[in-house]
Amino acid sequence: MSNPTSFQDNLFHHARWRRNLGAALERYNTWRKQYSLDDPNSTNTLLGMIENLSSDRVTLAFVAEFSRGKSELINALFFGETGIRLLPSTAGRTTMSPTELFYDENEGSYIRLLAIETRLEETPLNALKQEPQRWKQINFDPNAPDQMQEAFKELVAVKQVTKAEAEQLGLFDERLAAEYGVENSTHIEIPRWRHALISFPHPLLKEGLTILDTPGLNALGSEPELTLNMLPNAQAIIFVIAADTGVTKSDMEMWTHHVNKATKAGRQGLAIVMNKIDLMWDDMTSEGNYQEAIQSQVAITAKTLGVSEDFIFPVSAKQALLAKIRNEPDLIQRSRIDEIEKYLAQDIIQQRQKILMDSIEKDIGFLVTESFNLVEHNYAKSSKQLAELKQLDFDNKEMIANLVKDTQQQQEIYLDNIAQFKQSREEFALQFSALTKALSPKRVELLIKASKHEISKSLTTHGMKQTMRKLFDDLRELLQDCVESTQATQAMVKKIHKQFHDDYGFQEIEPKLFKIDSYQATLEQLFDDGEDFRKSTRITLTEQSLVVKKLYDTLIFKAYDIINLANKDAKTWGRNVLSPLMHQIIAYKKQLEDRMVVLGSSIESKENLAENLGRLDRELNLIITQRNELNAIVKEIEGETSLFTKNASFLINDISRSYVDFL
Ligand SMILES: Nc1nc2c(ncn2[C@@H]2O[C@H](COP(=O)(O)OP(=O)(O)OP(=O)(O)O)[C@@H](O)[C@H]2O)c(=O)[nH]1
Ligand SMILES: [Mg+2]
Repeated sequence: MSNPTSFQDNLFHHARWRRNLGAALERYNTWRKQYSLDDPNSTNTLLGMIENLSSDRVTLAFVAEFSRGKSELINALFFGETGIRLLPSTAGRTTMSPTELFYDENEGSYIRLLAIETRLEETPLNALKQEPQRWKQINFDPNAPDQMQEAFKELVAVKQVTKAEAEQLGLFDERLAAEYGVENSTHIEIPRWRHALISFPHPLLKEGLTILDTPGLNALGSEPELTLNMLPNAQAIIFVIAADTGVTKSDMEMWTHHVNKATKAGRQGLAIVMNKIDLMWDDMTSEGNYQEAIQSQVAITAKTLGVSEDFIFPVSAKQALLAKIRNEPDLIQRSRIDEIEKYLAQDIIQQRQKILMDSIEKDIGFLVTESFNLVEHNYAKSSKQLAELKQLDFDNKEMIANLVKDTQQQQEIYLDNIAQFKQSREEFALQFSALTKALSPKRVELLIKASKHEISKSLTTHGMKQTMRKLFDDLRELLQDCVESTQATQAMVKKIHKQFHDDYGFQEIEPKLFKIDSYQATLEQLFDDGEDFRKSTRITLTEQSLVVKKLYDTLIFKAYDIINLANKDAKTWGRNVLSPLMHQIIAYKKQLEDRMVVLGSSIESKENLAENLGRLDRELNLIITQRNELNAIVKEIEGETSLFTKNASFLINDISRSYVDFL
């Protein structure tokens, strides 16, 4: 049995970190509710974030030409303790379908297999994953490795079909066939399954690890959904080459088209595993020579791929698996498996945490700032008013009567302004609905429908490309249309804020702005990725081939998702943007009412006056408690970082002190 690896330890640590963070966000949500500082939309945003944290997964995708040892490496890295070679790994082409390993706590242990013929359908793979009845399911006992190994044999299942059938499925190409020496056979061997999902209760999978094993032979080129959806969503790509061959021509093609592009943009982590170093053990006379040979192979590989040597990990997956099964620490060390384990544990998991923290800052940061501002503002105003009230000479009836009159007038002005605010809010709602209409799914659907029709009529790849370009231009224009209404909506929000700042000394809140350009950039990136795929795939793309069709379907679905997300984000923004101001208005209204109550009670009796002042004192104390609780919760959310408080001048170290000072 293998020792717990540092990857394992770090993944457990990461899971605990996620749970604690989620719990801190829960406490923040409760705090907002408890002090009536919540609103339905912010609550939704918070609950969504809590849900994301609890369901977050770290996905590692293994990508390489066939027979480089991807499956063996997965076995060695994660499943050594099962005591067997779990994923099939044999000479030549082995893994036939992309395989996802994870743990599904609702359904237990199973392998689900999707028939290859579903490639002919338009339904995206992601949608099919939601329909278990469409998959062949084999259940197994996770405590019976032999049974699991037997079930996993399905991953290498193939079937014989005619050339025409293979072609129809987009799995046959004359040029490729010639390259692999099968052009003369009447029947072609194709994978039986299009995709495999494996759920079993391994501790790492239970803690949120997902592993994606891909088949080497042109799977990326024939399944656009895998290339354009699943790979970009992985936390890191692990690219495998073999030490004895170095970077071959086909390794290089795969690297250029599928790995380098994605990881270069910094969107994903990367590790390059130089596998099979054991093949160099025999050839070398001494240990020193052998280490030198590996080092020089690493240097050449780094140069060929244009990356730093730090990303390259020489490993023997086969020996590592063997060593783990037999529990041989010396061999584990010689296999150098721990270097890659350490890298995945530290860099990749840390990077994941950073991504999660960034999204918390983006989505929750403004809520936290708003909460701090509100409490701070409320405290400043309430304590000032209470200090003033305490210093009044309540025996001076005439002055008190004048103050009552003043306050009544302020209340009237306030009510007028509220009426105006309501009107502005209605205008805002109108502007805002123009914005969301511009982004409406209906408009997008119409554009997409027209474009699909055009694509189906196009007789040349060039024609299809033009149609696709037009669709993306139309979608971009649709987003551009929104820029104007976004600007108008924002100007209105700023005007409303300014008015309350000028008239009542409300704290100037810089409203959070909604920006459309990032969606435009994502859309453009998608188009480029699609074009790259089209140019790179090794299957000749005849005008109406299945792969082209699938490529366009994938692009269209993704584009639709981008616009939908823009629509959803705009809605969330519009519904939330005025709430900090509303909360301030409510607080201001209460201050005027407090003042009236105190002044009124001073006319009635000294006892009433004392009681009301006492109540305001207690309420002020409550604001202090509220503030201290918020501070504590935010510190929990921040953890080691100072995400929210780094630029926060509003953090008072000892709020109760300043309160005591003026009493
Ligand atoms: N000598 C040696 N052989 C290895 C090592 N790792 C894997 N192999 C062998 O290489 C062959 C291919 O390994 P796989 O794990 O099936 O490779 P793969 O990249 O998953 O290949 P596909 O599934 O076809 O894409 C098998 O015969 C393995 O035993 C290693 O570290 N050293
Ligand atoms: Mg494999």
